[in-house]
Parts: sequence; C-alpha cells; structure tokens
Amino acid sequence: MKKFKKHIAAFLLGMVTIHAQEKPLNILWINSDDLGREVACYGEPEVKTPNIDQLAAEGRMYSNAYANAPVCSSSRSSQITAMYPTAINAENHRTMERKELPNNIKPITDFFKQAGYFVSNGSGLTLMKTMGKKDYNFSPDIKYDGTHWRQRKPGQPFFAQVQIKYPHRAFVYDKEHPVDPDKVRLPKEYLDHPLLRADWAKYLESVQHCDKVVGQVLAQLEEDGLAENTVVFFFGDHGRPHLRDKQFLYEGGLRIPLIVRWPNQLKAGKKDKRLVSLVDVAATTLAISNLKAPYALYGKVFLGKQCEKRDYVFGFRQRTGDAVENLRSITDGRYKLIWNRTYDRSWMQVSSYKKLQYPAFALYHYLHSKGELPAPYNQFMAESKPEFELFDLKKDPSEFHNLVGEKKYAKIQKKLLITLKKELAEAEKNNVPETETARQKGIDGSQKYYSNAVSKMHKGLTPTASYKTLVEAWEKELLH
Ligand SMILES: [Ca+2]
Repeated sequence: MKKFKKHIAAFLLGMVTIHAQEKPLNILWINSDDLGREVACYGEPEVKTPNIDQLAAEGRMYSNAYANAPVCSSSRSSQITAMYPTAINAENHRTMERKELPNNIKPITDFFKQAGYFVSNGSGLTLMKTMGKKDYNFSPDIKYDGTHWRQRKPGQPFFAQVQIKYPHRAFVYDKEHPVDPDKVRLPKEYLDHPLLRADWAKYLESVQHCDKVVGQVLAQLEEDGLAENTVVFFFGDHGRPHLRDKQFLYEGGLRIPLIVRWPNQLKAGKKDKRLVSLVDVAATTLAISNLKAPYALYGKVFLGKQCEKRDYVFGFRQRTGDAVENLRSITDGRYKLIWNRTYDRSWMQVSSYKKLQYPAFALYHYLHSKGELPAPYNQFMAESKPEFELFDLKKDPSEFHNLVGEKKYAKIQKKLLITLKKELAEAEKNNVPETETARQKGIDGSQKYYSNAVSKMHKGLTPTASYKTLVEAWEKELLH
C-alpha cells in the first residue's frame, strides 16, 4: 500500500511537472522609445502616468537601471542579443554597412522560436495591428512570427514585444492633461529658460501618451486572461531625448525606468536598487524561460534561481548620424568614469538630428555666441573634451564636477579605468569598425536629412539658417 501511495504521489508529481512544462511563462516586453525616468512613480512631478505607476505597484521597480548605449539602434541591437554593441559590430547608429552577427551569436528571439514560442513585435500605436520598430544594426533582420500574441496558435507560449513611439521627438501635446511649463521641475542639468521649460513640458505630455498606450496593452493582456502567466518587462530603450542626455553617457542618456511584473513570484510594490542594464533584461528573459544561449552573454540574470551579481554597468557611444564619437563609460553605481576617446571633438559638434529637433541645441549655440550662457552650462560648449571624466553620482548627480586629477579620487579612477579596459579588451576584440565609406555615407545622409526637413519643421527656414533664426522659430512654436 505504502509503495502504491508512493507510486501515485510520483505519478501526480509527474503530472504537475508535465503540466508546468505545458504552460511555460509568457514574456511581454514593453519598450518605450526615448523614455527616461520621468514618470510619476520614479518621482517626476507634474506628469500623470497612472498606468505605469500601477504596473510598478504590482511589480518591482528598478531604481538603478541603465541602457548600454544612448541611442536607439545600438541599444536595441545590444538588448536583443544580450551582447554589448561592439561585440556584435552594432555600435554605429543605423550604419549603412550592416553585418551578420559574428561568432554564431543569435538574437534571443531565435532561442524562443526554437523552443516553440510565438515571437511577435507590434507597434503600441496601433495596438499591435502593425509591426513594431526594430532598428537593429545587423542583418538579416529578425523575422517575427507576427505583431500580436493574439495571432499565435491556441495554447502556444509567446515572447511578445510592444514598441511605443512616445516620448520620442517630435513631442506630441496632451490636450486632455496639459503640463504647465511654469510648474515643471527642469533638471539641474539645464539652463532655466522659458524655451527649455516649454520643451520639457511637451516631453512630459509625450510621456503621458506613452502611459496611455501602456494601459491599453496591459488591458488587452488582462482581457485575454493572460496577466497571471505573463512576465511583463517595461523599460525605455535608452535615456531621455534632451541635449546632454540622449547620445551621451551621462546619467540622463543611459538611465531608464525598468519595471518587472511577475505575478506570484515577485512581491508587489517593491523597489530594487541593484545595478541592472538592458543586456540583463535579455539574459533574464532567457533564464526565467529555462532557455540558454550556447555561448557566454554579457547580460547577467537578475531574477529567478540563476541570479548573477553585477558590479558595474558599461556604456558605449559611437557615430550617431553626422556626430562621430567614440565614448565608453563604467559605473559602480556611486562613481562614473567616462573615457572620451574622441576628446578632440566638441560635445556640441553638429548633430543634424539635434540641430533639427532640439530647441536647446540652437539656444545654447546662440547664447554662447553672445557670451550669455552661464556656468556650468557653458562647459558643454568647450571645443574639446577631457579624455577622462569622473563623477561622484551621489554628491554630483548632474555630473558637472569632473574629479579627474583630484588626489582623493585617484584610487577609484584607477580601479574603474582598469575594469573598463578589461571589459573592452573582451567586448572589442573581434570588433570590425565601420569603413570610411560607410561612415561618410552616414554623415552625408544625416546632413541631407537636415536640409530636407528643416523647412518642413520650421516653415520657410533654409538649411543655412543661423542659430538666432532657429531660436526665434522655436520661440514662435513653443512660447504661445
Ligand atoms: Ca530610442
């Protein structure tokens, strides 16, 4: 009898195991284009983000989450492979010379497909009726099975991505809940100027549009009865789209919101201060789905039984449009070291994208030309950069005071540089740099884009319009 009971128990246990195998977790990534931490649950005043706040209340909110690159395509390529941009030749933004992934590296979508998952990518704007943004710097492009988890076979597990175009520029007004530029808290990194307050308010309104889409997507998951068995990852693809943020390795360019909701596993409403980055999101997504890449990933697992410790987060910036750079960073969460390998270039070198879309780009140039851009903002106008910048993120979160050369910080600077160089030796060892032809094509393409778009953006302006004229055009548009 005892033996029989044991046998029954083993049988039932077997049933449970089979049942568990039959119902693997679904994964949903909600990726917001250019979203920094400017949501209410991260402490941003004047913005209304009830849906993202609710997700945070039901999940775990990461207060030290970073992208590994401060621009769309490099960051997205890195994230979908769990590899650093230079390890997959994806560091140049939208290079004309897209290469196949090296060393048999695959996007993680391949591992999900092999395991029988439905792998989708939908646009949040159409509620996943159309394909979502991909923007990878490698070829061939990932072939998704569809745009919405609703297109899968009955009972098929899914790894779904939803791409939300907000708050990417050009910003979109929120007429329902307008944000008052006089009330916003402009980050200390920026000159307090009416034009920049108006631009910031409009950014927050675009964040509110993002929040609405998040609410709609999560409502569909709930409607389909899938919320309980789906792990939701919500994040920005890199930091916020402002002058000294996107495209740079300062906190504003790399820090992102990250919220994970995993029902019955993660206690609701908790905050997590651990250092995490987007490569880790990919590695964790694989691990909690019991999948494994047949090679080492740069991403570290931060959830589930296979948790790994992360001591440092790394940042990579190369050419974005016509702005050629080679910048790398490392942070341990307290100190940040930036290695400006292209130190001979100005932070404010022409970036056609920023010149076209960012009022601050024209405003800083214009005020500086008149000697009216005060410290510390005028530091950003210098004709060259220091080779190294070291910041104490606790004492100086705006990263204005470079500690390089201060004796007290020599030890931490040395330690961070050694660690960064060691990581780069690995992450760059097989890197194939962009050819001069591809680089020039990228530069020319960007300049052509500016010439074509400026008259549409600001009626009647010619590509040779001065910064003064551009500022006046922005004032006409934003200060009314
Ligand atoms: Ca982006």
